Amino acid sequence: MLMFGWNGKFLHINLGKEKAVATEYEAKIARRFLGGRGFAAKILWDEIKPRIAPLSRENKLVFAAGPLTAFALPSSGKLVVAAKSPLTGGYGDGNIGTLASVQLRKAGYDAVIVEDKAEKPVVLLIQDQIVEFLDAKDLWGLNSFETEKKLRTIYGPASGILCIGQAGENLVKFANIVSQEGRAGGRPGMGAVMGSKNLKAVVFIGSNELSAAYPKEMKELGLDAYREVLTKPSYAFWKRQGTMMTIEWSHENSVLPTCNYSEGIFEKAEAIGGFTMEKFKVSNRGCPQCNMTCGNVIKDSNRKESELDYENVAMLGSNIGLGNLKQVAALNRVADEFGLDTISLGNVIGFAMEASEKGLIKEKVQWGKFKETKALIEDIAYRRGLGNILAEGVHSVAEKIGGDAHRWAMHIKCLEISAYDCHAAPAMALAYATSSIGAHHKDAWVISWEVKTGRESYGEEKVDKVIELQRIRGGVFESLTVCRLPWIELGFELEWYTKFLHAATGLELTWDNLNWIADRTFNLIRAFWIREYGDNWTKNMDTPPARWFEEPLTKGPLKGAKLDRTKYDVMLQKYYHKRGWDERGIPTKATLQKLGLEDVAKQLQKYVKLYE
Ligand code: PTT
Ligand code: SF4
Repeated sequence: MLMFGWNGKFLHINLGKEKAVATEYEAKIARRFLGGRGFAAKILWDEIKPRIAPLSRENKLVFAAGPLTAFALPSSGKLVVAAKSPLTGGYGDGNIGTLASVQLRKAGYDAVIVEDKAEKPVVLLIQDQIVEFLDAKDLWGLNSFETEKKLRTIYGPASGILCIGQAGENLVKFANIVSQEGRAGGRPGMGAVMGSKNLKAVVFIGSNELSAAYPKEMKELGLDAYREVLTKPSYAFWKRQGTMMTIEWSHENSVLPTCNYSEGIFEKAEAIGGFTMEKFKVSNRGCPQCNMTCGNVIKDSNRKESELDYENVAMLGSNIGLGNLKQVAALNRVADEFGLDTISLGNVIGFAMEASEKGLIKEKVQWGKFKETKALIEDIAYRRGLGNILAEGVHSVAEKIGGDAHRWAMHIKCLEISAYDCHAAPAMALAYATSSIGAHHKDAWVISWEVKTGRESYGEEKVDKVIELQRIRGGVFESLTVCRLPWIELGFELEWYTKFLHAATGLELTWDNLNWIADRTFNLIRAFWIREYGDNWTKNMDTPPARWFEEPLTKGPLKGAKLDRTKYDVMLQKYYHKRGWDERGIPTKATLQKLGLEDVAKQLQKYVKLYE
């Protein structure tokens, strides 16, 4: 099959049998799902049996790229990692900027699907059509930085390496996958899935050129686009601070999660903010193919390098009451080494601090204590003592404590909420609540728009904005698969992406066409969740924790603010209506049929009573 833009091949790898089979997939799969998240959702829906245990042999781990990944285009070095999540029990994925994305595509594939479990720890080497299963006994037990360094000395600086640290090996439910000493992804436990398969690392090496439908147009567009990025007025400041500029902004607007999301301002915000970071900064790092590299590297309190982003610093800073940036950086560094998602980590530690303060756990875990927190992180990675309990994620810890603890366990669908407090942000609360993987900001980062346009409203315009962003960000960018930050942060125009797609694939797709594809993937992922949860699925799955409704902010300009439950429920029902879902939040048969997902509707009928 001749395809342009896409390679047209998936590689299935069975670790137990040590077998690899490359298959051509139908062109209509590419046209219907584009790539990345779209491919991952389709593969996981089709290939894993419903209701399997996520850490069993039966789960599959997908590495998926899109039709723009790895072309010489701005910020095109991203990769989606996906599986059924051990943290949430639903669809889980994450996005990593890594050379592995480039090498996977150059090796001739669009997705690699890893199944079953290796008998002993292995490194998977994928070099074009050759696949090797290498003994990883010398790497098992090493952290992610040490692992990658060893592999890189063998396979060279251009190889694409993904690996897990000790957290993934020990099946911590929010272990993620690490690359290039500071790129990490797969929040809902993709690292644990990798560990459950005895897979320590994957090395990708490719030697093929990608084939574009219009190579000359592609080359010229790429050059123009890279130049265009440099002309954007916010480029210079972005290079200085990247996502770190958001700390001060969040504090000023009372959305900076502080002490387990009890407040939205932090008295030491400046000390952990972008301008403080600039004073310590030693270099910029970034993903491949990018000319707006945003990874800010500083030397931490142990004089080790640590790459900072907003979420890392808010969750391991203000949310646990720590106001010293070098110490925050040290916690971030160990999280990267162990391969622990910093968002879930800061969330679950903040929860433990509050539980300790309230006398609900016997261990003394205090706000803002650096050394003790560092030791606790180590205990989580090695599953020791309290760490072993926290390693299960905040929902599970709250269940164990019982009583009222769930009211301030800050998760939605068992995924710890990322770094925006929503006491006074109903649209952002809705975005978290309806995100494809649980409470993550990836799909609809609506907060900056909401702060500009008004916090109080629960109106239709907010529902529309959340859906619009879910389509563009969670749908199109995750499937193309390229970084969304040129568009969000610099205002690099969306029209570029339809031109890129045309040059790569030859297809004339409009943004309406792309949004339609995004809706198909979004609904398929929703169906995946429903198939898993069946009749246990209710609108409560799409509702934020009680704290935001019941415990108002006590400090700052928005003192007294909290969400209104009745208005939230009305907004949620409006959202369901616009999505074509029933009052429980389940896509109706008619909606799935419109999207060409008739088979999905048929399956849901088996798992949900009174399905229409
Ligand atoms: C993402 C989530 C984020 S979102 C951050 S910081 W951010 C945290 N980063 C972690 C980290 O670092 N180390 C660690 N051990 N855990 C971490 N967990 C957190 O993971 C990241 C950038 C950023 S920085 C963002 S917003 C954008 N995300 C994109 C996305 O999701 N899709 C896309 N098409 N483009 C994106 N561009 C930006 O990429 P998850 P990265 Mg990440 C160290 O992983 O699971 O998706 O959760 O990938 O390569 O590090 O780039 O203020
Ligand atoms: Fe990676 Fe940042 Fe560049 Fe996006 S802007 S590709 S996150 S370095």
